[in-house]
Amino acid sequence: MFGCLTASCLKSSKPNTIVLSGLSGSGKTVLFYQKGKIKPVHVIDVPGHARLKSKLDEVLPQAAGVVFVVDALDFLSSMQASAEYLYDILTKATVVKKRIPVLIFCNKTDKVTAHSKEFIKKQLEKEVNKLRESRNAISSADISDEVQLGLPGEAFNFSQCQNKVIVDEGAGLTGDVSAVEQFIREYVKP
Ligand SMILES: Nc1nc2c(ncn2[C@@H]2O[C@H](COP(=O)(O)OP(=O)(O)OP(=O)(O)O)[C@@H](O)[C@H]2O)c(=O)[nH]1
Ligand SMILES: [Mg+2]
Repeated sequence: MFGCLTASCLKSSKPNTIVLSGLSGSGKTVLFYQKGKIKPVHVIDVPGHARLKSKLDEVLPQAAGVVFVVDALDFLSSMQASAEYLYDILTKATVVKKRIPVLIFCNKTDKVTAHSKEFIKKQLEKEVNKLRESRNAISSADISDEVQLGLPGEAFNFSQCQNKVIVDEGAGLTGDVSAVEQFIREYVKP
């Protein structure tokens, strides 16, 4: 499924580009090297520590889909940072305007102590809601968010996003990546 090393793939307009995002250590690169049954799509692995807005701004306009990788094993300690990163993606004008689908991939579920996707979804929604409220409290002149999330007076949940936001789980390390394959089949390659 992943990886594309041909010249045409690297320089083309890339209608099938998938951007892998998420914090450092969440498992993007392991996921990148997984082989699957799906036809090749062009995958860009954005290193978590180089979480420069410019890098994301550079690749998002080409994205047909975004896979946001979350470490389900070490979720609690990275939850806030992860939610902030996700918030940055979900408030990008390009993501919203182009309705770029986002898969929140709860990774490392090969370990029994990994948190469930239901738990992770709830927590991320709560954290995004907090970020949304705190940013809305800032005077509008200082707001850098390109798009406001959610509905006024309602707690945030992902179904309020104009683009599709899906939460699923798997493990790049053991090749349990069917959620990613399904996401690409259903939302990226019609
Ligand atoms: N148990 C388990 N460990 C995993 C899984 N996927 C990745 N890891 C481990 O998590 C660590 C980080 O994985 P990477 O793929 O390097 O993470 P990354 O997101 O590319 O990190 P950066 O490049 O720093 O942004 C490595 O030790 C992997 O072996 C998984 O599905 N299960
Ligand atoms: Mg990496």
